[in-house]
Amino acid sequence: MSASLDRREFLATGAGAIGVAMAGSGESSGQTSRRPIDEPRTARSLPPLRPQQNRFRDVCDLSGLWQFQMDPDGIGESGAWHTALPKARLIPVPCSWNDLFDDARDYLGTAWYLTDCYVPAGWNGRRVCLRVGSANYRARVWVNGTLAGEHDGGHLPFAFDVTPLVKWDAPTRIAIAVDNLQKPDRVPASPGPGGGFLGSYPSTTYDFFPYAGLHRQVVLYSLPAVQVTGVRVQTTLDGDAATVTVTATSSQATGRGVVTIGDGASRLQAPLTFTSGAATATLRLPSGQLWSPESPRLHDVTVTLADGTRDVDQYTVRTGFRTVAVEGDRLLVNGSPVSLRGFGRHEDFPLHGRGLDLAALVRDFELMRWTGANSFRTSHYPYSEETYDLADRLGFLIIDEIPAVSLAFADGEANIAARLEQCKADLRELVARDANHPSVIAWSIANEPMAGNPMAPGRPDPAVVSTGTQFFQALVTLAHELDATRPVTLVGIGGGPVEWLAITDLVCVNRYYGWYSQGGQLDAGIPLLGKELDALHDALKKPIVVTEFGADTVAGLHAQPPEMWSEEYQSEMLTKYLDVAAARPFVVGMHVWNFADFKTGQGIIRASGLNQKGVFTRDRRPKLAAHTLRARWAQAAGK
Ligand code: GCB
Repeated sequence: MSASLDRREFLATGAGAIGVAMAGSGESSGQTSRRPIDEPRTARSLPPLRPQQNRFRDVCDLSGLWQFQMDPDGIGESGAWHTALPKARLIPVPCSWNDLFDDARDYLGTAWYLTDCYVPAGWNGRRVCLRVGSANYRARVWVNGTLAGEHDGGHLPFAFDVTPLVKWDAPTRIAIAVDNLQKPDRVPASPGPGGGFLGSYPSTTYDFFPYAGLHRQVVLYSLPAVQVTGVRVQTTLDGDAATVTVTATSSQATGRGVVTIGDGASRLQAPLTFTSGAATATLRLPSGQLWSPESPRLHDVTVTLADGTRDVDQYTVRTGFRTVAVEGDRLLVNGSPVSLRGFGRHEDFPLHGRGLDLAALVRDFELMRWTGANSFRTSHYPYSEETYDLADRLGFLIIDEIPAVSLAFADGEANIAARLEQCKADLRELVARDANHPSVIAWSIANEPMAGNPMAPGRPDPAVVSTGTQFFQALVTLAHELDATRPVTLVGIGGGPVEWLAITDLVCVNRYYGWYSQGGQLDAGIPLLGKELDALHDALKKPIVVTEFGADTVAGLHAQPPEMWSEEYQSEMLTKYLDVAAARPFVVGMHVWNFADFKTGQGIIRASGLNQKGVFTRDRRPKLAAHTLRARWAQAAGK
């Protein structure tokens, strides 16, 4: 597809001057990291249900100031830093470490977190678990000096049963070693010998800052002896009528329970009979109860376990009932075609970095609504659980992505196999965490995987394409097994193999005609976009979402006629892309890159260490393009 060589053409213009992002054979280059905590990969179990408070369960949030110490020489474990840190500073949890301390900004390695807390006395006799919402990238967790467990992968929660490890008559000491070293068997992988994303520092295979730390809450929570261990809610439509199937799992093989939807007079209820630890109930929903972007109705689905005479546990999922499907050229929600208007985003804000910032999150939703957007992609990793809660409530549609950004296939079978295992683990954990969110309408298994060096002329090596096809087929198959109710997608780079797009249900592509190629010449670039989309549609016969398009824009820079980097150029480019899409009914979504400017490594194409393709600045002030989108999308949003 010659029309799609935008990124390659751009890279070719800088041949020799810039490195290329390739998952690498070697160690990270030019970074301040040293020895990671390097233990063998351990088997992981599925994440348990998100903790909640009710009459059987309790949660104790450990957010606050923790002790913190970086460990560039890898001496923490032999020095028993899990019992005491020799030279600790205080750090907030949740937060990235990078923007807080000058010597921590570019640090890629192990850092130790330590806190003391009393486990609530009333929990004595119950199961006590420790949950980490997100530790980027690898975490090892000690409780009162004993290793409780470890986890790989930066953006998904994990938990350990720590009942035997906690103290009841003294504070319990929790230590977490977080290691953000870049390695070839991690996802995303370390850069190869050629360097990282366009030569940026710190060197990464991707175009965003390698923020690290405990990015979401760490909590202790209590569970009753017999518990609900999983709840999955699925909806099917039969004309106007909806059927809701609730599958619950229990820690006990047999037993009884009940599932209720809603409360008061309109409450629906069905019995649950557990065999082999699982039970299913089917409930008919009265009309008018479905969730949709226009009418995001939420319901509480509560599973209660009983031991014959009394209730022993309860778990409530707040969810919405809707269907999603790809049919022919259309993306359907509740059987009606939807058109995605929105953004690729990042979890990124000054000082907090990638750390949970609920104020920024609420504001981002407010601003997305202001533009008339109805959707976004969690580029390029799973976001905080609160993001999905807000999306459910406000009627946003989400393409939910695992952290498989810039995968490559040139560094040997062992690394590729290790990355596939990590992607599978991420996918399992993502689906387990997010499957009950009505806002999630698709699983994305990768962003811009590469079939070779984008600077090399000619088509990618067929053997590499075939390795990638097998890799992604394995992920598509797994995603379908884990969740048969949502389409699976992969987000393709310009010039990437069509074979990889062909194995997905929904075609997603990132395109930058008029920026990385045909820069300054929108009239030359835009027709190529239309031509390529038509060719892709002819070849694949599937709906297409353009998941990225945009131009770096310096807020306050103006030019007439529009010039690259000016607000006018960005505004005109977005308008023209939206026009191309509007003329093609098979284009079912347009996601502008990016919602807001975001931090990157330092490099020659990222002035002030920012990707400036945001339609809002990093502190969320609108550029001209934000007003342009609002004018364009407000009508569709019914404003
Ligand atoms: C892309 C990547 C995204 C980059 C963007 C850009 O295709 O998916 O991570 O930030 O291009 O601005 O170059």
